[in-house]
Amino acid sequence: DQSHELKDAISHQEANALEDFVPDSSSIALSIKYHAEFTPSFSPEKFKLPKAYVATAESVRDSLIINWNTTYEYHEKMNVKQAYYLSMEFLQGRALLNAIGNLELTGAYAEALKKLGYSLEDVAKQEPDAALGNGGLGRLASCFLDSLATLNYPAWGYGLRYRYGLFKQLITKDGQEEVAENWLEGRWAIHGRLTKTTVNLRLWSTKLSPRDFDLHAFNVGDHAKAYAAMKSAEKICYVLYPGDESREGKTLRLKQQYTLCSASIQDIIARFERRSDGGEEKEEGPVNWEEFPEKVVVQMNDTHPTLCIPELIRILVDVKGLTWKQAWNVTRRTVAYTNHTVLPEALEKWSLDLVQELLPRHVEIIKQIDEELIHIIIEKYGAADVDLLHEKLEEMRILDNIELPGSVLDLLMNSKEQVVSSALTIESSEEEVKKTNQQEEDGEAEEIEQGENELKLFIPDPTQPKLVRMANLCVAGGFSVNGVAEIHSEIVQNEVFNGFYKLWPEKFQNKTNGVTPRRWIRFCNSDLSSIITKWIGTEDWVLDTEKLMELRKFADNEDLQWEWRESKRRNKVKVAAFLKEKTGYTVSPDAMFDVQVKRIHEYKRQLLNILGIVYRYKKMKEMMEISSPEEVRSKFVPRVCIFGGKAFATYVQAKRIVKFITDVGSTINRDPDIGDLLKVVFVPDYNVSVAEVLVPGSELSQHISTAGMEASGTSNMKFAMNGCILIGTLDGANVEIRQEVGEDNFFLFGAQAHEIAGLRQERAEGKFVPDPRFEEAKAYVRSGVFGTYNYDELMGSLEGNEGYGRADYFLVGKDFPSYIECQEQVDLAYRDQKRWTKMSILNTAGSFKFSSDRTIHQAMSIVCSLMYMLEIR
Ligand code: B1N
Repeated sequence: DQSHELKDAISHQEANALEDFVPDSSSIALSIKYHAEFTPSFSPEKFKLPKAYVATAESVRDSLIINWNTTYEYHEKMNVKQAYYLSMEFLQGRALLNAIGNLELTGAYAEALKKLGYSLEDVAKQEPDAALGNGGLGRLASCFLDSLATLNYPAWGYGLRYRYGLFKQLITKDGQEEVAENWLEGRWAIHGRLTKTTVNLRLWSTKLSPRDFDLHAFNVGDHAKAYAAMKSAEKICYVLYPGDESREGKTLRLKQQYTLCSASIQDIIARFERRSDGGEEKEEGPVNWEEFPEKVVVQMNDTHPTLCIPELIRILVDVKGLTWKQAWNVTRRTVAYTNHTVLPEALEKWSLDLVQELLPRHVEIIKQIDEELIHIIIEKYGAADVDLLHEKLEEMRILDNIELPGSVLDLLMNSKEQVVSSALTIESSEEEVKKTNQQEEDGEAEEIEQGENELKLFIPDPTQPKLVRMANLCVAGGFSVNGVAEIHSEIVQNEVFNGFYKLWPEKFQNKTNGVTPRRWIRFCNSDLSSIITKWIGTEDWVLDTEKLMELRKFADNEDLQWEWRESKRRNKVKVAAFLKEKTGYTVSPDAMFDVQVKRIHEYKRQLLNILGIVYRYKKMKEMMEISSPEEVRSKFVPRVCIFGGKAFATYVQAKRIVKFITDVGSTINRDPDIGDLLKVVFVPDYNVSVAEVLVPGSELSQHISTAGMEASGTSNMKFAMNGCILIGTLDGANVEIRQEVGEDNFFLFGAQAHEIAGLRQERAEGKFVPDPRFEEAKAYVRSGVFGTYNYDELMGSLEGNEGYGRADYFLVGKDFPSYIECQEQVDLAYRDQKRWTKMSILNTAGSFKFSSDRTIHQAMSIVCSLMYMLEIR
């Protein structure tokens, strides 16, 4: 019973809480002053804010290092099974408040800084976000590190240390502009809460080895040549690829992926070897590679680190001298794969030619894995039904559009002959009487010719590229494949990887995502946290979110309701100030704060939201012509509609959506008739730190993707935890959130995943009749109310019957009527503040399941049955 195990873990942790060394505010102040004086990164200027931050961070690091080293030594001594999370992205955000929070030193640091003339809040704001990720996938990796540390699991994260993380987004009159941002250097360890366990995030960067530096060229004055080699090595880790669910088939990206995989696997192997024959008590002798999967598990965050499969095999075979079979067995028991998307354009496929050019040895290995897979497929489906076999190979092979290996062709030819001769035997016995010998001979000739034709089915198409399908390699090479929410895992099993699921059902599983309640409630919303703690009677919910359920019994309590509303209002005031600072717009904290923040993507349907706003605005204007302001106010709840999110720089349609939202905003926000009734604000440069301000101050949050397309979503969890009510489709984790918070406390609308294919078909057949309200909204946009920018392309994408990118592939038109009707229900609920507050409380209470502690515990209790509590005496 996993919840029991989790509780056990927590009580162990309590027993194990930091007790030997707890610095007080005076010793902290001394340490900060010491670092302000002696940390060499500053000139001896006055003790100003940026320096106060660096000195504070250095002092925190001192506290981390002690536990960090202890953790490492302890794991080394125990020779534990170690989990490695390989990810091209870690979206860490700021570290300072999180680190001192987990060390339970927030109060002491605040006091120490006060003594030195600073507020902790101002100091913390000096830290730039470490945005080494694009969105949910990278942020999930960071939440997992927090949970791994807190739950005392022996784990490391491996990633790349990009000099430039995700671009900074400027919003100009033309929409989004991207600029590079250099985040401060610094290594961080991630400390668990109330434990000594400190996990390591090792970020690789590349540089020229000194022995390769061309000193000769430099000495003879050819500086450019000498530097070129340095640059070419260093540039691999200069920038994070800013794509989110869009494919980047670039050589540099492949080099980045290989850098991550090769460096990490070499490091992991070296540690394994040292631990298996290093320690004094352990026997000396050859390394037992069979034991590798008992000491190491590598979790691949999507397919981006797929190359660790052939890289591990390469090192085991070419360097360590294992046979292919041994190496393949070790690898298959070591690596595991998490799938994060089913969008076809996001499933990584590398050009075989490109991989061949960069990594020829890996191509040999991949071909061998492909060959083994083909034999397994033939074994499963037989060679008799050529069409079926062809279909399965097309679907499941790792190599796409590449001839079958010789061994397979031989096998197929042989079995073909067998099939042919057995068919002839049956035929001849049944129809002996009717047929002459001559006829039989004719029949045989025909059959064999047909057999050859059938083999021709396997001939590649020279007009199409030869590809390596990374997801197929992951499924074949991993012991586990998981989706990130129940509905998504169903789609993974029953649609995207159904062939593999039929082959290896035992590999497939679900691990619903989660987020850390430390960063996403306790630290970003200390106001609400105090209220929760007061009513539950303990702060244990920070480690055991199931305790949040206890709030349910107070959902109707008027005192709690009052405190809850006041707290939300204080957070809204902060959001209003933030919006003023970032956009210049003034918004009223009395209006409902309605928020959609996430990457801009057509499938996430920011267009549906903004068209809903357009429709609402039009209706307000019409009513104002004929009714009094009071009547208008009684029909529409005042709203502040907040958007935020980055668009991939070359994703034209996404950038148009940003431009459109800001245009709608500038018209509506300046309309004197509208005033506080409606505001539309696009927050520039949405990132982790912006989310930490917005999430606590939101009331309604939108998760409105076309059903079946959002694998999970994780901001939905953060909003629910902070007492926001969700409006959403039955997609990703929304499904489970609605289950936990209760159907009455979730605004549901829209088509369901199983209906989508049929609806697109209907559309293609020209049978879809759009709702007049949808037509009205689009026509209003086209009429030019929101400026002179040409919105034909954008509106046109929602029309027509054919083609991806047009014909409303994401079904905005289909869901529009149910969306705006649902929004009317939202208004209705908000007018009844008691009802709304109850819904809000029940959202926090019902969000207990969405802690990343639960996800990590479910995952780790399978691979790593023991938790290692640190008892350091
Ligand atoms: O991963 C998140 C999910 O909650 C989201 O639903 C999902 O959209 C997101 C290529 C991706 N899927 N795929 C990516 C990121 C970067 C890249 O280069 C794809 N991100 C997701 C966590 O499970």
